[in-house]
Amino acid sequence: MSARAVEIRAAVLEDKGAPLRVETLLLDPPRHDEVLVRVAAAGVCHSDLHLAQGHLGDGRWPVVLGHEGAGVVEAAGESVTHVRPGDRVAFCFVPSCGECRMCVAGRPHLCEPAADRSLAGTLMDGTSRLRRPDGTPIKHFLTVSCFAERCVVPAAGAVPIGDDLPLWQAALVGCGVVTGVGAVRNAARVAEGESVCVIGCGGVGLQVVSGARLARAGRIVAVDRDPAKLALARARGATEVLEAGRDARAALRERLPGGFDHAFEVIGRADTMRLAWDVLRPAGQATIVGIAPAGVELSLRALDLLSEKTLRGSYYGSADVAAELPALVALAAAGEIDLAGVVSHVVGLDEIEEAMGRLRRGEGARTVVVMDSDLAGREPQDG
Ligand code: CND
Ligand code: ZN
Repeated sequence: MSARAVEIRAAVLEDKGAPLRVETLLLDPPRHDEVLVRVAAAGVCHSDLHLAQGHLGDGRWPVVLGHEGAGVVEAAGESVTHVRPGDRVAFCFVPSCGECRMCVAGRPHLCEPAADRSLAGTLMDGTSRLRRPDGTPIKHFLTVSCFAERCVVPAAGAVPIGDDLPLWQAALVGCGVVTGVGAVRNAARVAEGESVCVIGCGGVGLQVVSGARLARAGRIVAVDRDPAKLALARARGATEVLEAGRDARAALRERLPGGFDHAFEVIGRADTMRLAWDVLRPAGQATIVGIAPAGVELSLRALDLLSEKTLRGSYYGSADVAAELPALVALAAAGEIDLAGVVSHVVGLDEIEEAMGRLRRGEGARTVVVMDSDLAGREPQDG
């Protein structure tokens, strides 16, 4: 293991609302329980944009964003036993400690120390491996920071995934796929034949649609304001689509007058969360995946509670992500989850700000940023 810092190119967010700028940073070597990964590719998720827009709170910058990605292990600290240099890994952005209340209760995705460190922008020991050549410390995002040529992550944040899936596709598994499919399986527990409404069909919502299809849901109604997303949703198994507009509530009631067994909100807006609640049948469940900006409140008609509906959030697929990732990669490799088709743009690191702009404007589905085309198995493309 190299004991010296390495130079990396990385996309830095300097301040709230600022564009991402690619800079040369110094990355310190992994400590005993950390792993140095050469990043092959990373997906650009709306959560990266939320942080950049200040929606997740202040004091989070300067930071290297990126929490969904895959790469190859270059070095591992002396107490790391589950991966070796050369292993292909996907990132898990909740490196659970295994010992806190939530981990012991079987909810490692809600690990408390991991959440605290994520908020602080550090790795698990409370420090950063990232700095500018002038010594300015740079924060990590969700203990990953993979909008960079290399990153150092906690051991539990590097999950071995084998060789079956090209890394430009495997890059999407550690957030979009786990989050979407997991919400269906673990938070909603959709059963065969149940009706499902998916509100918001971007990078994550499309994986909710795939999850519903894999769960053999009955009717799967996809809602989005962008017809292009609805076409992608259909291709992943939506049985019906609805272009969102002012009368979405009435239109959904008309489609299923008795209400849906399940509704998923995958945008992050109070009005669409309320829509998910309103379209349920008695005792149905609304599962909220979308992240609303800090300070947003959600209101419900209290009388509705008599119908025993459930409203629950789902963070990171509501599961032991490290345990589920390899199985999801296998499903993708087997063609059960189509990842290539949800990627609308494949770009280089220098084009990352354009990818953020597309997300802001609601254009395209996932952008994959390729840092190393040999490892990723895919070259960046124009546009
Ligand atoms: P992305 O921007 O790709 O998708 C959002 C979709 O919503 C787009 O297809 C839009 O067209 C659509 N949309 C926006 N506004 C409306 C509207 N008013 N009515 C109908 N459709 C609309 O985002 P993403 O898929 O990357 O992420 C979606 C949300 O999920 C976002 O809030 C992100 O931060 C969150 C999320 C949550 C988690 C978790 O663990 N719970 C993990 N990752 C991302
Ligand atoms: Zn994400």
